[in-house]
This record gives sequence, C-alpha cells and structure tokens, in this order.
Amino acid sequence: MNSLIKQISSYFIFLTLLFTTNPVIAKTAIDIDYDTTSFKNEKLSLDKLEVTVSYNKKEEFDEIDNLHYQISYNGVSQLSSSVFTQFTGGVFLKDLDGNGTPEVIVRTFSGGAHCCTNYIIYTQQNNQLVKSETGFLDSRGGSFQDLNRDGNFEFVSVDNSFLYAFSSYAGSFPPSQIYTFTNGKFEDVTRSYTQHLRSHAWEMYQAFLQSKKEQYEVNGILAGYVAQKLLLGEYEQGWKFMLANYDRTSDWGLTIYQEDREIGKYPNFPTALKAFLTQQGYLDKNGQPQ
Ligand SMILES: [Ca+2]
Ligand SMILES: [Ca+2]
Repeated sequence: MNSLIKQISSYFIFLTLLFTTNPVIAKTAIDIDYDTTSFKNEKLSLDKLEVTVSYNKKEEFDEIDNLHYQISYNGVSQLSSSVFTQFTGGVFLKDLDGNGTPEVIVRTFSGGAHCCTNYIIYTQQNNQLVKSETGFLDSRGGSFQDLNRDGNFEFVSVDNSFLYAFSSYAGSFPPSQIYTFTNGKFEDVTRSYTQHLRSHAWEMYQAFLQSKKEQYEVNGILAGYVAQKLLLGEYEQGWKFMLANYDRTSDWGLTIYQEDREIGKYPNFPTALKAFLTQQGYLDKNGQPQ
C-alpha cells in the first residue's frame, strides 16, 4: 500500500515537472480549412527560420491575394509575399531534403470542383531564398511524405495528364508520380518506390473491378493501370490486361487533335492509348517502354 502511495506521488511530481519545465514548442504549421476564420500575424518558427502569416477568409474567387507571409532567417527579413487561396491552404516548415535547413511550404487552392492545388516552396541556397512550385495539380494535389523513412520527404502525387484523357474525372485513375526535393529542385524518382507503386496498382485494380461491376467507365482506370504497370517494369502484363478488359463502346479520348483542332479519330482505345503514352514519354517512338 505504501509503495502504491509512493508511486502515485512520484507520478504527480513527474507531471508537475513536465508542465513547469517543458518549454512552449513553437508552431511549425498552419492549416487552413473551410472553417478557418481570418487571422493576423500568426508566427511559425523552426531553427533560425521564422514565418509570419496572415489570412483573410474569402467566400468567393477574388483578384486580391488573401494569404500573406513574411519570411525571416536568422532574424533578418528575407521576403514578403502573398497568394490567393480559397477553402483550404496552409503554410508549414519542414526540412524536406534533410540538409539541416528547413524549407517554407505554402499550399494554396484555387477554388473550383477539382482544381487546383499548388505548392510554393522556399529554400535557402547560398544565403538566398530560392522559390520553386509544383504547379497546379488537381484537387487531390499531392503530399509530402517520407516514403522510405530516410528522413527526407518525397512529394507524392499522380500524373495529372491522365485526368479526363479517357474517362470523366471520376472515372480516371492517374499513375503515380514521386519526386524528391533537393537543392531547390524537384527530381522524378517514381520508379525507385516499388512498394508504393505496387499498392497504387492494387488500388487501381480494385477500382477497375468495382467500376466493371457497376458498369461504370473503365478505360480511364485501365489507361492509368497500363502506365502504372510500365513504371513497375510490367508493361506487357498491364497491356494484356487492358486488351482483355477495355470498353469497346466508349469513344472518350479517340479524337486526334493538332493544336486544338480535330484532325481525325483513332480506330480504338488501345491505339489512342499507345499514342497518348508515347506523347507523355512513357513509351519511346517505337512503342517500347522508356
Ligand atoms: Ca532543407
Ligand atoms: Ca524519404
């Protein structure tokens, strides 16, 4: 009984110490969602980096920027900028490439049904702030994740060119795109992440089965699946699966364009898909996987 009282009292001493000695941990992220109200001069900091963020909530699209941020390094102001964002967005600090200096990542959303997310990244290089952008991506955008747990973050996204190519947006299932961010630049490293590629391929396969069962569009999923299998070095297998399963009645994506002008029609989905995969650099001009 005595030892129980001792245990309890030492637990309370521990709690007291925890709450009196633990310093306030600086904020490193601000997430904006639909319910976020306007705020002014919120501070984020990590190491020698400090960012002050203000947000003015907008219900409708506007020409006026509403997310303002000011970046300081080592106490010296380096940049003041602003962007427009609606419904969702944010600012976060993370050392994406593990070089000891954190990056500033600003996420914006343009508003609209499926479009568009953009990530702006500021990185320190030779005492200068260098800006890079992912460019506009569909609403699922992408995310920074450490896929291989080496401490560096990969940007995990999908190839947006597949959206609407052979199906509606909902019927499209684009293949993976994975980048590293090093020295202020994105580099495509998609094929190195086999495990991620496999689980994405599995999700595509499941989506195909579901669509087929519901008699919904399948060609958009199959287009993505062939590309995903190609990324895994299993192009032939993916192609055979597509040939056995594609919807012969759909003419989505069969029209041939040249500079936005219709100049003809592909005879079928596989021909159109081959041309598309060549155009997007998945296949070389002889139709061989790159
Ligand atoms: Ca860094
Ligand atoms: Ca990593």
